Amino acid sequence: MSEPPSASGTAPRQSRRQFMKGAGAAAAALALPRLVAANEKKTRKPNIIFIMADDLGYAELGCYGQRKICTPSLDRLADEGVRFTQFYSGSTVCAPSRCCLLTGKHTGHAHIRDNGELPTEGQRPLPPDTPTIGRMLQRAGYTTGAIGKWGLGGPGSTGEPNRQGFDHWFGYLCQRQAHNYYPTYLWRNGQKVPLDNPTFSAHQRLDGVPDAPGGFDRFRGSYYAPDLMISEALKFVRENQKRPFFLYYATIVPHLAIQVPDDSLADYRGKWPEAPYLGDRGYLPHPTPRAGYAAMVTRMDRDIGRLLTLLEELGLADDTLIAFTSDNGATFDIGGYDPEFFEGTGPLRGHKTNLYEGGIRVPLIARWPGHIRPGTTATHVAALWDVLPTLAEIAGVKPQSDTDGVSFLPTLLGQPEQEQHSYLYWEFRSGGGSQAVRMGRWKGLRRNLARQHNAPIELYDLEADVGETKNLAGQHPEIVRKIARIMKSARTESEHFPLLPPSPPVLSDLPTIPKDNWRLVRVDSESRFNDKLGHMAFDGDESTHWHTQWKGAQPDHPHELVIDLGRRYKIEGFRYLPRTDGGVNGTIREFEFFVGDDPDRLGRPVAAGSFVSAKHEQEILFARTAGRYVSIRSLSEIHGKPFACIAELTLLGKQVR
Ligand SMILES: [Ca+2]
Ligand SMILES: [Ca+2]
Repeated sequence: MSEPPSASGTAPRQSRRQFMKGAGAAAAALALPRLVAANEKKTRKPNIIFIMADDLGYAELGCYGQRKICTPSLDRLADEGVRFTQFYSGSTVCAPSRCCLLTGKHTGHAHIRDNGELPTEGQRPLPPDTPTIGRMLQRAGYTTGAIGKWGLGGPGSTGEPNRQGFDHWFGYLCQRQAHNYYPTYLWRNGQKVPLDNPTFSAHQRLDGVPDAPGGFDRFRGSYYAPDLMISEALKFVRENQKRPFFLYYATIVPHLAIQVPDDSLADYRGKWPEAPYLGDRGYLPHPTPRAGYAAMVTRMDRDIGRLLTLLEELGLADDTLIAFTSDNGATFDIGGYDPEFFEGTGPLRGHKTNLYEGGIRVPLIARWPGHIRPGTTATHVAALWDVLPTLAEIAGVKPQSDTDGVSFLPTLLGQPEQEQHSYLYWEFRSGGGSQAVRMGRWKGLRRNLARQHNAPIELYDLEADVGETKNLAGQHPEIVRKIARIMKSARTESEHFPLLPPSPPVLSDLPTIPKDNWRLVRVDSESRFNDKLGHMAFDGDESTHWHTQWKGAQPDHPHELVIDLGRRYKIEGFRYLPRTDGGVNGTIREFEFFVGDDPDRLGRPVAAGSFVSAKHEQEILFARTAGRYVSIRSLSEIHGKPFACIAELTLLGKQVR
């Protein structure tokens, strides 16, 4: 995919602020005198519709080179507007990207820097009174609506959309629930909207014969969430047509699971050779996953087409800036998605969950008749946190607080006076911890920070090597040093999402209890098919671990492991070592610990608390208690999943004499 040059992308940095000092309309008039003349009479601020897809890759739209999936409405939007070729998401996963959009801050400053799963419904919430795009546009006189997937706070939390600057809200508050397109309820403005869909988990395998009647049909229902969302969006536009409105439309498409109604599937059924997906790599089974995935994207495109048609019907098309992007790059080979078949990241390396270009470079299309010149391409380097200052400028307000963004309004208007970022910055603590910097043509990236706090920086020249294939770090030490300084200075530490795991704590020097005579009394669940059995939680081998069952049925917390120590001990603490392999699933968060003489009646816990996600031992001390039996009970997992695991449990204490 070549990157056509454009005036905006190559413009030198200059005093744009000075240039913009006059009225915004006057500045626009300089660029597009004929087109703007018709609008000068109008004092009304433009409506803004910001559409964000979920996990849609850089090359998954026809106008970005996709050959298999049809997206006529978005291709038309690009024909009638501008298409950015160097636009970046806020993060490589859902929640932080959304936080960057709404607050105008990158992940070195954002409050939410990773998917912070809470054990109940929802993710870690935005704090009260966060200066969001919604609040800002309310102040500018807009009616604001958010429809789709939220991910920045569950029901009753400070993060709820109605508490964060949105007059109207409809959709999934919780990202995990959005894994199922047939939910049993959604939320509208704090009210639960029940939906008569069957209840089923969004992660399961197909039991039995794939083509048995009812096999795949179990994973559908009567109410398809994206259909409800577009209806709600059309209604919102109709109801607010008389005033300036802002609609943040965060569709859940094409995030897995693959689920799509038959009328859309019919467009693709039988088009490509393919095998049924039976659910062995997460999410839900599908009989024709390639056709299913493509159909989901095309149905989303059809919905956006309906929105465009409505704008025309209401005579609002010329008064509305409509933009489309994605919250992160395409996903990888899970849930029936076929990355090699769709080539959803085009020439880019990487995918969702990492900071190579494929994880963060996404489409951005914007149409604003009379302001944005149709059929243009912009190579200006911008990111999701630039949207807030851009919309501030369009709405004629100042952002309420500092942002990391730079308005790209000049690029939209086709003006050459576009201020450039001196750099873009990302950090992501999951997957081993990584940081990335885009600086001019250069991209610096380092990975595995959890294992190596000073991990080496990889350096790529994106102008010559957009696929990040040649690490040039050795040839440009001065650029690498500069990027290393940015990786330090571009960020502040986050309380909830520390980039580096805490150093291993100093452990007490209390004596440890030998494990020679320990015996498993009972465990409520163990993963037999891959040998992660209960006794491995205390076999003295840090490389083996107990894990609860996760194939097929996945029993939920609490999980309990009861051990007979062979004789009585005075116990005053224990150490928990989660699994030491590459994974973290099953790392216990909230626990209770019991000591006693009757394995069936261990009474009240002697200790309770929570662990962090780490690969080292975590020590818990408590008042000395005598007993022959101990039990550890897992109440939740670090990512809110139903699993638990222990690589080694060590007890601190002495034999009772
Ligand atoms: Ca996403
Ligand atoms: Ca072990």
